[in-house]
Amino acid sequence: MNTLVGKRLKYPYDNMMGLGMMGVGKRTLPKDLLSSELLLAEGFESSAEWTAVNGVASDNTTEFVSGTQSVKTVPTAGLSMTVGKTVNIDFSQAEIIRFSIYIDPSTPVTAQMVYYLANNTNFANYYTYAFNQANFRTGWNKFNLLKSDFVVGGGAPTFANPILKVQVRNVAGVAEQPSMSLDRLESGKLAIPSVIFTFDDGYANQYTDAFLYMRNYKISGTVYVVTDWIGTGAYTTAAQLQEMDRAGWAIANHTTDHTTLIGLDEATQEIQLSGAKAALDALGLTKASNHVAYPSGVYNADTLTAMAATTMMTGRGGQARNNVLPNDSIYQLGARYITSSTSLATVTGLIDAAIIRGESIILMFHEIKTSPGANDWTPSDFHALVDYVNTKRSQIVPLTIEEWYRASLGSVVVDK
Ligand SMILES: [Ca+2]
Ligand SMILES: [Zn+2]
Repeated sequence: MNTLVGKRLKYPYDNMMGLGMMGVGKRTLPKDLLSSELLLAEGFESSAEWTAVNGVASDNTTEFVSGTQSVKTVPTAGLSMTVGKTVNIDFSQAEIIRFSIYIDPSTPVTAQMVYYLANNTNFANYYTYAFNQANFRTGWNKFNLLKSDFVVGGGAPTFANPILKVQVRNVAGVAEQPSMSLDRLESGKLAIPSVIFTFDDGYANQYTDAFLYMRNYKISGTVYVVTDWIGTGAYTTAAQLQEMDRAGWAIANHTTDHTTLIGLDEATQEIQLSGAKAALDALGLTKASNHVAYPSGVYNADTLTAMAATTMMTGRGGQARNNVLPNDSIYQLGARYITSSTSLATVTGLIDAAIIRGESIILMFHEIKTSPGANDWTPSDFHALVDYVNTKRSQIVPLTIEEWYRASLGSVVVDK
């Protein structure tokens, strides 16, 4: 059935213009940075509705994001499996089409997942889009696509006409049986784009060359501090961190001593996380002490267990991707790693792309200094980037990681 009939989406961009005001210089962002609900087109509630070829489709009653189950696909070893269903979906008013795909943590992820959206049940006219291994992380993956992202697979498809057939292909690697579950095919409006400036390790030049400059525009960043390093050598002092915190920055958790977590057992990983939180809390830096960046961006299944056990709120990994609300994989946030070989134009291009796609982009910096090492960036490029973001302020909202997380819980008030 057509789940969009009778529900009108409001266009264009009343999410940007209809923002509530709260005093001079403040704006209220809606929950999930969305001003209207996503519309469910297909809920994947019964594997019996899906015709499987070259594999088994079953009900996944333990992992789902809508209703009470998702549809799990497991191909015959090494084969390309398809599941298909006759539908009637109107995407004509959609700004984005969102896919939810669950990658079983125990599964090989050399697979590819290909979606086919057809205007005809015989696939005379259809679009296709392939999600590749590089797109996936374990757990739930949410992908927002623009209509222009789809590739014509055959004939002359159009989103102006209903989609009458959905087919999904789970393409196994050699001799593999990747377990991938499907749920929530939905459409909606673009979310409000956001940019999250993050700084790793807590270098003093992040105070002098980032904080002091960004303060001119009331743009707040997030600094992931290694708590054993506070007040030593090249690192920020506790007083600097407290000043940044009072100015709106998120002073967040980068473990106690920067040991790569995957080399530690689960209990020791917990100590790294909770120890850094306790150290920040003892300095009065409680606001973001449960928001984590993994040292060197790497983590494993034990890390995800340790994050939950220590009630951490977000975890930033090293995968180069943007993030979407709601319900992204909150302990596996992607980030864009800015190094000395990253040009200013590349970063402003990433900002522009996030605006077009309604995504949240986390920028990850190390030292900001005039003679940058391989992982660093220059003050001149950094200041030019902040200037650029400020000129785009009506189109993309600078947030701290803590504000971004709170937007997933309810509306959040930020500086204009
Ligand atoms: Ca479902
Ligand atoms: Zn680090």
